Amino acid sequence: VAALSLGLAVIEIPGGNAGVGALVAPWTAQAAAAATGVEDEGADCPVPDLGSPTSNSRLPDPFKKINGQRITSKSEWRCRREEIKKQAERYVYGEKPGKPASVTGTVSRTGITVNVSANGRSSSFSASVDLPSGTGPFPAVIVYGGFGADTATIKASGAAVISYDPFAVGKEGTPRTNKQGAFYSVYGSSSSTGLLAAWAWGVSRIIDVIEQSGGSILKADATGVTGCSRYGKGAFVAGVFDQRIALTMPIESGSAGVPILRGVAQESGAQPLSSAYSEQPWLGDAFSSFTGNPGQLPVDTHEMVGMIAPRGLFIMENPHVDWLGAQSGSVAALAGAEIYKALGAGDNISYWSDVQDGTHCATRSEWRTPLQQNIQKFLLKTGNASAVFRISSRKSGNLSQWRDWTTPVLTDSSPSPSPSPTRSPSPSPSASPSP
Ligand code: MCU
Repeated sequence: VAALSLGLAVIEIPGGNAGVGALVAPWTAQAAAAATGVEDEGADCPVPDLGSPTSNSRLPDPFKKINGQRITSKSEWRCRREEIKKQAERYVYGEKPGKPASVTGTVSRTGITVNVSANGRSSSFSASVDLPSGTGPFPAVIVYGGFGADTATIKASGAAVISYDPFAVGKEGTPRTNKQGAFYSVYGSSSSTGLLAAWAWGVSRIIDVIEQSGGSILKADATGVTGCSRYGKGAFVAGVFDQRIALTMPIESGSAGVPILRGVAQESGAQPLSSAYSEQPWLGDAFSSFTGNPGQLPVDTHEMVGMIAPRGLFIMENPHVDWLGAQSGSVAALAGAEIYKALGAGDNISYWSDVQDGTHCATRSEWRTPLQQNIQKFLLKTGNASAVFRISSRKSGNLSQWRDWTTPVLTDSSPSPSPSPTRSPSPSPSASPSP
């Protein structure tokens, strides 16, 4: 059984498969965190100059601000998260622009249309809708691409399936200098933003349209996102960059997805960063400086996991295919779970790589129940199942090798300004400057 250093007791699931870590996350139970209703809650935070990257072979301390101080309260996470967001955009994915000046569209029982215009340019795309039985309005899961996600279980759980073709928003197979799709029609074919951020922008625009639709068919505050493989990378990045997404479920995402970038660079058989960078323009153009030295990155994907906190996150991985870097995926989940725990939301992140079938993007019976439980908890808001961590011993990473920071105990509110000195009889009160 994999020994997880979660700093807390772990409970073994009786009857777990021999040789496979079978653990449930035991940390603080708490009500499912609602999505915020805002794409980027910290948009108003002042973010200092990002400076120039310095080398760190271990995972950067997610709690350490750019100014070098560690946060001490939960309320400080909002602006610390914004720093990570800016770093993630600058160094890894490229910039994801916010809501354009105009977003219009329609939601029907069978489809969603999206029209955007900004900078004097406009573009459109659409997605199909498949409602579950019953009367709405329904929560929905945006499913990237046409394979790997268990849409039957999603619908049976009571959520609609929105089938999203990310290539309509950012096409694969183009050179970085001539990117195509609805995103690049507006922001330019030479935009340095990679496909994953462009696809995430498309998801955000779908949510804008759902919000504006009046909520009679789909609920705007109960959106999930999922996809497998390259679409797992996409689903992850969508959840990272839009705080309205209540449940993020990346499947077998591999390099440029959930796995720590520092890890896939060393993990035997995992897709090298140079390969993930060049296979398709998934990552931002600026990532080219880091494919050979991820230790120079000021961020890593455990902090992208933290950007999803405290919202629902269910990471699914396949330990049978070396290319998928599942060991580095487990480290991203374990390190990211430290952020969830610090925020008091440890029960909102699940991870599962303990699966039998090695087929990439197979529909797996092992994930049916946790998928349904996550939908019930974060989208329908009818369930409160505990989070689950089942790390296959085939690909089980060791967090302690990857970090040199500890997880802080964060207070609930900002540190109050230094207490005002109690008035003492003073010979010349007027001499004290008022604060
Ligand atoms: C895991 O996702 C990718 C992988 O990064 C690629 O190297 C491979 O070509 O395709 C995978 C995928 O999307 O499979 C469907």
